[in-house]
Order: sequence, then C-alpha cells, then structure tokens
Amino acid sequence: MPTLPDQHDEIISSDTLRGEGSPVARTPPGQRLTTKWPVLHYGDVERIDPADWSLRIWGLVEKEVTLDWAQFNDLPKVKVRCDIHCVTHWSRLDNLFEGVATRTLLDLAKPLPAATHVIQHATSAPGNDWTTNLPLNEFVDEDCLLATHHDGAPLSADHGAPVRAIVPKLYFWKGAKWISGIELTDADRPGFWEVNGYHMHGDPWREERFGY
Ligand SMILES: Nc1nc2c(c(=O)[nH]1)N[C@H]1C(S)=C(S)[C@@H](COP(=O)(O)O)O[C@H]1N2
Ligand SMILES: [Mo]
Repeated sequence: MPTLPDQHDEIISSDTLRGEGSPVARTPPGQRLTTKWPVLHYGDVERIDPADWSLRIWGLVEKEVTLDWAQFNDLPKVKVRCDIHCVTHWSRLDNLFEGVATRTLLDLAKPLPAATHVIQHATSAPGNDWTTNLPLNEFVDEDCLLATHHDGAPLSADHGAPVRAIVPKLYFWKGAKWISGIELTDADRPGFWEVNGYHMHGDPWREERFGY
C-alpha cells in the first residue's frame, strides 16, 4: 500500500475525477448531473449525538477495535476530492470529503489474510443494522474514507452525521451513513440493498446497478 500523505492539507484526488476531464467525460453512462445533494436512505434519519457514537471493527481481524468519537478524531485526517454517482441516476461532481482514511482504521485492527470482503454496518433501519458489502481491496483504496465533513462543513444528520463511509469508485450506496461497524469476512455476503436486487459490486462505469 502507498503511504498516506503526512501533510494535513494535501488533497487526495480520486480516480473518479478522471484526470480532471470535462463534466461529460466524468459522467458514467445513464447518469445526470446535479449540483444539489439529494438525500436517500431506507427508514428514518438517524440523529446521533457524537458522544453516543462508536465504531467497531471486527470479524477476521488480529485485534478487534472499538473507537469512540474522541479516539476517532485523534487519528490522522485526510481530504479527498471525488465525484459521486448514485444508482438512482444522479451524479454530483467535485465533492470534498474530510475524515479518516479507511486504511488508517483497518491498520489498527489488522485484517487477517483470510479476509476478502467488508460489510459496513449502520445504526439505521432495518433493525438498526443497515449493511452493505464490498471487496476489502476496494474499501482500502486511498480515496476511501470515513467522513465527518463535506465541502468544509460538518455532515448533516440526513447525510449520515457524525460519520459516513465514502467509496468514490462505486455507486454511492456502497457507503453507509451513520456508520457504526466494519466487519471483515471471507465471503461476499449481500447487504440490505443487495438482498433487494442491487448489484454485489456496483461499478458505475459498468452500470452494475442490479444483479451479480
Ligand atoms: N445507513 C444507510 N446508509 C446508506 C443508505 C441507507 O439506506 N442507510 N442508502 C445508501 C444509498 S442508496 C445512497 S444513494 C446514499 C445516499 O447518500 P446521501 O443521502 O448522503 O446522498 O447513502 C447510502 N448509505
Ligand atoms: Mo442510492
């Protein structure tokens, strides 16, 4: 893995920016651009007091880790510029997210060699355990983070405060809002939308919207 920039202010450019190509070149097939940021989720908006929030990393790891809000914020921060592509056909270009890189978090727990996939858990519907699945290697790309801020402002509750996951190269549903857990597994187990017909992988450039 390449090392993280130690300069706080260095901004990581996601591959979604495609070498700063034109907006058209950056828009995957079947998507329309919006400058608004739509709100989409299953169930009610979670309103989480950061004092009550924690993140647990478990499953196929050397060491299970639980971080509270203060411990999370003591970790090195990154800024990532990326485009967002939602499976419901909207794309929003040029977002700036700030938070903790997923690889920084997983380095604390040390995934075992058998770990191949990640299941993100969120304290939202259904049953306070909304989930989404993805390959471990894509979850630890350098443009992936657990974000607390968007375009310089703290996330609002409806966008997943206090912490939500961002995986820019996959459709936006592969990032849990109100994230509470990262589970490492040795199999690709479908999450909430995946059980309901959404794609196991979700690459916007291949229009992996539904099915396997
Ligand atoms: N906890 C949780 N996270 C979620 C979802 C959800 O239903 N619950 N929906 C996903 C989907 S389908 C999308 S498109 C994005 C929407 O994020 P936004 O509301 O910030 O645009 O969140 C994703 N993360
Ligand atoms: Mo979505």
